Amino acid sequence: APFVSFQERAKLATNPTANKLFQLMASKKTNLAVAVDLTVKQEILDLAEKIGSEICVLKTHVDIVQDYDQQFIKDLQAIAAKHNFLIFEDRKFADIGNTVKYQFENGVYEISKWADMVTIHGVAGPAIIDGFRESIKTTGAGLLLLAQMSSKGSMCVGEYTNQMVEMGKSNQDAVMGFICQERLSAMSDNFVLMTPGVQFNSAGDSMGQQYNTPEYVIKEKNTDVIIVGRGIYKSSNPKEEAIKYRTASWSAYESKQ
Ligand code: UP6
Repeated sequence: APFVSFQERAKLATNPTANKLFQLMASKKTNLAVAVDLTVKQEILDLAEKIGSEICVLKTHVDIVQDYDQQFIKDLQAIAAKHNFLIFEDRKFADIGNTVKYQFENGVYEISKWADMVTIHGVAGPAIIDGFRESIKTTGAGLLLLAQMSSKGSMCVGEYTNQMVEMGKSNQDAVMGFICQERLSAMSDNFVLMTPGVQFNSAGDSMGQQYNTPEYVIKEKNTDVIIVGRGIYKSSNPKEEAIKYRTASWSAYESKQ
């Protein structure tokens, strides 16, 4: 497929957060997202402050934070505004529309009030998207469909993956992109493609995770954003490591021009 820059793709974006993210990546010159899978809020905030200048997106799993409170979100949003990155809650919603609506808007976390983007599985069928539609109409938040997973033996393959791409295309207002391991020809340029399972020096972990390098993912597999977790937050110098991942993934993007 011919190269289309993030600036151009911002114009093609059909979801407001996709537009925002393409613009942010182009102006800040970073396509690095960091998965901050830490369980204490102050540790998450400290890391966000340290690496905020290097990233386009900070990914959370809010339900692993042991001392979660509303102040945590306020603080995280302030750091996001200061360093200009978006907040991605990786909730992986998977239930029927009516239930995911409650899970998105209610409970302890009230995710709809603060997340710029969230992930959803398509196992329940396309009507899951209707559970988000009303809420994201006002906030402009984006949905990311899990088209493929990084883990060993993933069931998100083949015809399921194709169906997820179709689900995205039929709901372009709400869907900002895909979580995937490669760009498929059916994934049009209005979508952001984000890839987890990225690390420089590791083949995987003992629980099924599999890794590729930033160069391989962005250049060979032609996706847009790398999502790096342990490769950065477990490092003894997360800032330095974030700069390395940022540089590698941005050069890989630029080399496609
Ligand atoms: N994640 C994956 N693979 C997927 C989807 N999501 O690893 O297919 C998420 C994990 C974790 C992060 O939930 O937050 O991306 C990867 O972290 P790691 O770099 O520490 O393995």
